[in-house]
This record gives sequence, structure tokens and C-alpha cells, in this order.
Amino acid sequence: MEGSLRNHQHSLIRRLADCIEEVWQQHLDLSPYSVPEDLGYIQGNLEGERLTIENHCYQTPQFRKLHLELAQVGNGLDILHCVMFPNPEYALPIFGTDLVGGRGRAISAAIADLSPISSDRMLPHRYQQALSMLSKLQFSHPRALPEWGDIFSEFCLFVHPVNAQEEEQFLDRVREFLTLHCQIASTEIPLTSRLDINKVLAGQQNYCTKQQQNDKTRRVLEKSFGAEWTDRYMNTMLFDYVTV
Ligand code: BLA
Repeated sequence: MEGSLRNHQHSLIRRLADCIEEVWQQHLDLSPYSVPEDLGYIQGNLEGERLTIENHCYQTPQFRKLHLELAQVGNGLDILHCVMFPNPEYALPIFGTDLVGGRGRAISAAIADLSPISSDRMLPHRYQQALSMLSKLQFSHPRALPEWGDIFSEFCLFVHPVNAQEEEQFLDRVREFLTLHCQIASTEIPLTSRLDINKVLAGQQNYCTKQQQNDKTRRVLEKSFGAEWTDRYMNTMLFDYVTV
């Protein structure tokens, strides 16, 4: 599964990409997921800033789409984006992580969460219990969530890591989130009631429509690909959902 882009990216991005694939391979029964023909490996440069995107996608019995995306803007900005979309028969939270930073410079934004999808915004009991047991972390530069960020859980980590120790701490916590998530998901019993499944779909739709409001992501993509393409990409590749 070794990609090529990550070898030219910020070391935390490369390490997190490797970590995600390692945990997935170790705990899940991965099958290929077919990415629309023209969206696997993408290059664009409208305003002279070349943007390269590399997508890695899989599916499993519990997850309709595991998406790991690596992107590089010009020669300066590196991005890792990852979302695990559960099948609607599984009332599981949505794991998501985003790393944004400059090569040779610091990562400005490191975010990871297991986000609840129920209407009361509570995580399933098993998650709540396991996540509460994790050690409390200290970061020197925690960051504030944007307005649309009410989708994230109380365990959401959103920081600007300032040194190797904080980067390591972030990476370790994401590995803990992922491992726990894959372990719980593997033993989850699927829903059978249409009503319950529709509730999951509504929760996933809310997550996606909020994420689509991230203007910072939109702006980066629009600069290289234009508004129309960016709309399609954000709605079909980054945050697609099935309607009830
Ligand atoms: C922030 N996302 C950002 C930023 C950029 C991108 C440039 C601003 C960085 C900063 O403020 O320091 C860009 N992110 C991208 C691009 C892609 C991407 C271009 O994924 C894809 C090609 N975003 C996600 C996921 C989460 C997420 C899964 O894709 C969370 C689980 C969160 N990104 C997220 C948040 C911010 C962010 C909360 C901060 C937004 C803000 O401060 O307004």
C-alpha cells in the first residue's frame, strides 16, 4: 500500500499515514473500494499553485468507505485527511483526522476525533467508557474549533503541535483512537430496524454537511481546481453521504 507522495511530505504526515494503514490492515478485513476513475490521483494548478492529491480507499464489512488522502500544495503545504464512514447498519461514530502543515515547518493544525452521530450527540457507551480511560494529555497550543465544529466529541484533539514530543503525543493518541475503534467496530452487531438505520444515515448526513462548511479546505481546493470541481470533490469524495 506504500504510496509515493508521503515520502516527500512532513514527517508527521508520513508517520500518521503509515500508522493508519497499519492499524487498518491489522484489525480490519479490507477490500478494494473503487474511486471514481478521475479522482484517484489528481493534479491541478489554476493559479500557478500545483496541487497534487493521492487517494487510498478501502471498504470492510463494517465500513462503507475508509478514505486516506494525501495532498501537497505547491512546494510548501502538506495535508493528510482521513475519514472512516461506517455502513449505515452500524451505529458507530465517525473517525476523522486532518493534518495541515508546511514542509520543513510546523504542522499548524492537527485534529483527530471519534465523532458521535446520534441525535443526542452522545458516543456509544463502549466508546465513552474506553475513551474516558485514556490518559489526559497536555499540549502547549490547543486550538479552538470553528463554528461548524459542534459535530466533534468531548475527546476531540485539536492542536498546533510545537515540537517532536507533542507530535509524538498526537500520533500515539490517534493510534489509540484507531485501535479502539477497529476493535469495537469488529464486534458490533448490525442494526436491523429501518428506523434505526435511518437515524444513522441522518447522523452521517449532519456530519458531512457540517464538514462541507470548512471554508479553509474549500479555498485550498478552489485555487487549483475552481469552484465547480471543488463542490463536486467535497460532495462526492471527501464528505459524500447516503440520504434517507
Ligand atoms: C483546517 N483544513 C484546515 C486548514 C486547511 C485545510 C488549509 C487550515 C489550517 C489551519 O488553520 O492551520 C485544508 N484539509 C484541507 C484540504 C483537505 C483537507 C485541502 O482535508 C483535503 C484535500 N477536516 C477534515 C477532517 C477533519 C477536519 C476529516 O477533512 C476533522 C476530523 C477538520 N480542518 C479541520 C478543522 C480545521 C481544519 C476543524 C480548522 C478550521 C478552522 O479553524 O476554521
